[in-house]
Amino acid sequence: AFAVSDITSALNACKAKDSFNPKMFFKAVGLSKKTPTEIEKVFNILDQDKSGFIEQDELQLFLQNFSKGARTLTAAETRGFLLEGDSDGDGKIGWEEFSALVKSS
Ligand SMILES: *[C@@H]1O[C@H](CO)[C@@H](O)[C@H](O)[C@H]1NC(C)=O
Ligand SMILES: [Ca+2]
Repeated sequence: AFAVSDITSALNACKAKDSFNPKMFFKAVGLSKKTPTEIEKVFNILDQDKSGFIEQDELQLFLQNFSKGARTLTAAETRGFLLEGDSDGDGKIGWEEFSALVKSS
């Protein structure tokens, strides 16, 4: 689990539209320092349809899995998230890509 204060400050840092940066968020929320098991738990929550990938529609709702009332990501932010995480260019983020992105944060 995450500290409420870390979630609050991570969300505050990306309150303005188009200010979201995945690496900054993972660092601020403390995910980068978690164990692989905990990172996998978060991946499984974000992968809402359990497809094994975080697709664009799931990326858009990313912030809401940290706080229900959080905003959705804009189209530009979703694209930026994919650009950073999707190393094989299939348009979605797999477990290995997610793990690599989190660890590099
Ligand atoms: C993740 O967020 C989505 C969109 O708000 C929501 O429908 C889903 O229930 C959330 N999943 C969990 C496990 O909180
Ligand atoms: Ca999915």
